[in-house]
Amino acid sequence: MTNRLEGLLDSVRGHRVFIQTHNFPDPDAVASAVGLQRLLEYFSIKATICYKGTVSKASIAGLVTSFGIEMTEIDKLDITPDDYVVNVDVQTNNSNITESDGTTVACIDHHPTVSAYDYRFRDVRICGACASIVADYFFSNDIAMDTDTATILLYGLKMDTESFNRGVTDLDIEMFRKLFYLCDEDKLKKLTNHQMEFSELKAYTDALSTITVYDGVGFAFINSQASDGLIASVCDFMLTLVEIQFAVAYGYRGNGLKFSIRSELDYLDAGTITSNALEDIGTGGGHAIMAGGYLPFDNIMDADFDLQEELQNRFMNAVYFSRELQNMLSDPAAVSDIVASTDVHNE
Ligand SMILES: [Mn+2]
Repeated sequence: MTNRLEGLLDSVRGHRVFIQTHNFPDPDAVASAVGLQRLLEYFSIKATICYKGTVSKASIAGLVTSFGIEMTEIDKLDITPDDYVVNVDVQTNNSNITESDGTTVACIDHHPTVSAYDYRFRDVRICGACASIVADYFFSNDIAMDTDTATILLYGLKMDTESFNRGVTDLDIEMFRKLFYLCDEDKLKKLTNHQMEFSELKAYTDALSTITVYDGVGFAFINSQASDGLIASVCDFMLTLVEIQFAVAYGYRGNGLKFSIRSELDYLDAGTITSNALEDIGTGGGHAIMAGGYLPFDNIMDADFDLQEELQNRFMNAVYFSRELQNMLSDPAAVSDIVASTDVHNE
């Protein structure tokens, strides 16, 4: 048994176990939770999957119903401090997780850590999908995996890497190769095809008509309550345009705005730019190539600005700052200029 698996099992033994995903779970979150649930089951540890938000979106609903996955909204569970919580596809203290009353003991995630937390067991590996990390527990420990579990994990892996176009690492490729031979290809194809509901089509097309482009940066606004999938789809679509290398899509979520950000350029780190752009008014962060953010309207209640304009300015400023930094780093003359000017300053 690998040290990782041993550490994971040790961290949850002896208590009721809840596997919690980020709010509004996406396919990778659900897949990771199910994979972990089956892994624990193999060791006779029963775990309940829970979440906050909804699982009504097409890409999730299909997954949940076709595999009979049981997931419970956190408010419907009576979780006490005596219960143990394992985070998957998310980390405690992030803005996209609503904490329960349980004690968080472990975390399996593939996102960079935004705020540290002292887990009993922590497995954070930066890769394309959390499902890859969960799959690795099976293969590294020679634990047999059934067809359904393989199909579910592969679906999570495919969706989070946008069919191996986004953030793919060696681990993802290795897990793909292993999962592929075990999965049900027909079922996987059906799941992958059904991504959007007809009811979302109007919001999608409306959002496309709002796209504006400044200097390689695209913005789109969804003028209604928008699911993560819808915002992400609009954002992904923007990158298909030749003129756009950095995309920002946002729409209403609760009493605020939810953001999805994508970058095709190495020096434009989506996570850093989003965190800078929303500084003081909201929260944001994530990977270099994809990030998310949230702006609660309560934070800007007294603000006296045009919101759309303000947001675009903030993102553009953050992008320009990153570009300048890049120019400086790639131009030794500029760096020595700065050094020279600093010297003058010191004299
Ligand atoms: Mn994920």
